[in-house]
Amino acid sequence: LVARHVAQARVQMVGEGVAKFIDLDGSAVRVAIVTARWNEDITTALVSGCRKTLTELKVPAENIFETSVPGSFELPLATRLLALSGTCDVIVAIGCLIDGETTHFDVISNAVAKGLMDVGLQTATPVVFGVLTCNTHEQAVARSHGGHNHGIDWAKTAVEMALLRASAL
Ligand code: DLZ
Repeated sequence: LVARHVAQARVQMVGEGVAKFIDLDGSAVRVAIVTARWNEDITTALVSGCRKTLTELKVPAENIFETSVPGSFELPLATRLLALSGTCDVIVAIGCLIDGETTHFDVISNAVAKGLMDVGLQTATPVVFGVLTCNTHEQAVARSHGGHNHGIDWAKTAVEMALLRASAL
């Protein structure tokens, strides 16, 4: 079904053999959003921005599945389980890591980024990296509910990557 929609999607050539989807139509796309509950004020706002934009891109409410995990470190496994379930065309993994006094932040943020990339490459299900890695809580606020909500961008990326995958299958 998604493949049929890709055929109808307006595509702009931005270079030799390079196409960019415009007028993203998500009406046949199934999206899973998995969210880490640490820094919940931030992640809740990011999910809201993402969901609102998915709706604007015509993704039906019944095609948006939401679940949560304790922290960002749990995101890669939850994402892999969702990808293997075959129930979604794209997964948005949302979390917020804020730097502390130890090296914990660097260890976790690198592991999560690598873990999410691996899931996408191993399962061929697009995974959107929706993890803010900030030095301060203020930086996280500016990227969620106090400035530009990055969840909006992740929703657009999700629909574009789902359509890209469908066009390649
Ligand atoms: C333990 C921890 C800490 C200190 N900070 C964060 C954070 O800023 N953001 C986040 O998403 N998760 C944090 N966690 C939790 C870990 O991601 C993970 O849930 C635990 O280490 C259990 O595996």
